[in-house]
Amino acid sequence: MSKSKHGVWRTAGSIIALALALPLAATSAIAQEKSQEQRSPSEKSYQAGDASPVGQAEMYHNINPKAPAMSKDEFEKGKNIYFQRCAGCHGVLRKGATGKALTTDKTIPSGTEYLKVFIKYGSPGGMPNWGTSGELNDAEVDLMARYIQQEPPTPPEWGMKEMMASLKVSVQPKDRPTKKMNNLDLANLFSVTLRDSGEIALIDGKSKKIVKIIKTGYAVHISRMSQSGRYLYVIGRDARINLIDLWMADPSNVAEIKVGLEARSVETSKYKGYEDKYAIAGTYWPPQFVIMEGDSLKPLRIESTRGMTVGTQEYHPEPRVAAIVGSHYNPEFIVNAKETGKILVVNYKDMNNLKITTINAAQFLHDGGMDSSGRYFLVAANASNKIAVVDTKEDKLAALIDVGKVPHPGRGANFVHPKFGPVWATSHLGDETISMIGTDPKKHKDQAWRVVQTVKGQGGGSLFIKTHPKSQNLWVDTPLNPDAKNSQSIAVFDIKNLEKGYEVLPIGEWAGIKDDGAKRIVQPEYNKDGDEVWFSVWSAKDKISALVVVDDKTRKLKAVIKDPRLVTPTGKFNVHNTQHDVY
Ligand code: DHE
Repeated sequence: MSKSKHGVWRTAGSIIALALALPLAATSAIAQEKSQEQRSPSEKSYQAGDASPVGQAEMYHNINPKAPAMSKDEFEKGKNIYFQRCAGCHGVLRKGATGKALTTDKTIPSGTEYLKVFIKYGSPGGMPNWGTSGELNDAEVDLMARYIQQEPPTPPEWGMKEMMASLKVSVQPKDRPTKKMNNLDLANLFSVTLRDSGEIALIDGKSKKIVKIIKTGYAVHISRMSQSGRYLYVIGRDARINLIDLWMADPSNVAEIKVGLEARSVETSKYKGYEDKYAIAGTYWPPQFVIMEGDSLKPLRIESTRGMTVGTQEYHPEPRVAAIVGSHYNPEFIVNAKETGKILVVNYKDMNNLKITTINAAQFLHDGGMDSSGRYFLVAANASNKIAVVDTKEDKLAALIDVGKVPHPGRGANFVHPKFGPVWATSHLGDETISMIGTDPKKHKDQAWRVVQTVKGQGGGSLFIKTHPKSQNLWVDTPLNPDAKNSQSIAVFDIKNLEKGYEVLPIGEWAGIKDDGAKRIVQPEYNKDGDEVWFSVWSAKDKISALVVVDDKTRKLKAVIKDPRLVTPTGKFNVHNTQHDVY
């Protein structure tokens, strides 16, 4: 399996074939791992993630006398490779996440030769074949086998002092406009992630023209809106948050902060009376979240997520913060701690006496969204193959539901099923199914919190599913499917006739790009009126990418947005839909 999303995807079959040729030591190790469910190559690569920005930090390193010898230079090289290739699955401190724990109590007894075989050939349990795939040469495999027997270096903490030192308020709240100063149709503006250039593009929904490109954090990830629709928050993987004021004559950055060394999520307070008041960001490292002033990003309160896991109740030193949503029912944020499997409901009414309700869900919480009423939050515990449902009115777990293999909903899709009433749907990274879950415990009690229907899409490797209250279409992407035919197209179902199967639209072809880029079709997003769907045609940094707009009613091509400035577009966030949780 390749680390790069744009590289060649190896088949599970090739890993199994290699395993058959392994020496004895490795095959017994593989036998131990066989009990783990096999993951698809695309899924493994996706979860391995990107080069972690944590690797750039100065770290504290403890020497273990039992570990094999390593020079300082070798250690530095091993550290870089580890943070580029391994940390996403095995964790910064190697305590294990979706990959196994690689702490020295395990690696030193295994020994260098054993570890080398594992690193070189991989395993059916999910370990990529780094050596035989050509990603690491024999010398690097040897280096990594010795590196993981050293004590893991610890990246620094990032507390109030570091956050305050990074805070830049370039336009003070008092110096900002008191009303909208531009002619933009803000409700139909899109913030588009330009992942590898560390920028976002603001694009006008009607004219499809780029209004502005704004510099943001490294490997920029998502955008979220303040409740009023004025402020746009953008977070990069380097944990840098940019606050953009859309009311300015020329919408620009007004504040910026670095809330840690690595992050994925940002959100704002949505509850009545607290509109635009607070922002919150969760970090992968250090494992914590921070509540900030909404208009200045001044950090107010930092809370750690370190603690015990659900189930076996073991201490985990780095539970990364995944999705965060702002409750509409209470002055609360719903914070998902990935490795502990705990959902923290953080009441921000009294910042000095912060009340946090801990809901036990399941491990590896990742992404999710609200049901159509805005009362229930549904989140994927991805490697547990479950969806957890939180009642944000009562602050209780409403259900834990088994779905397909590795659910990955984005924020999911809400629609009224012709037979079962209101449902929320997720697609999956690990299989081709789409699970629909009943979400109306009042009028459809028998269907509530059950998978009421499962249909099959184009294949595994799906990341996002989308519809709109005004639409009868359900769109399912498959950007990580190993077959280009699937990754370069989209499947669309008719909500009134889901059994009929799906139509495939060749979005990649419609983009009219002539080069050999990957052209992965990723993340459908609606315009404000719900009559257009936007798709990213995502290729590597040095290839041409585009956005393709489809007419929702006719399912015909409406526009192609191509511009040399559109470098690796991925997520798209329509202001109105993001502001009001419409999906
Ligand atoms: Fe994401 C949402 C984490 C890779 C595009 N991604 C999320 C969320 C998390 C997350 C926790 C939910 C945030 C929230 O709602 O508060 N993403 C991760 C990873 O850890 C992972 C697997 C690996 C990594 O190293 O980052 C990862 N993500 C990707 C990509 O490769 C994607 C496809 C392209 C890109 O731009 O990086 C990608 N992630 C997205 C998008 C969303 C997202 C577009 C928001 C979807 C939405 O509709 O709200």
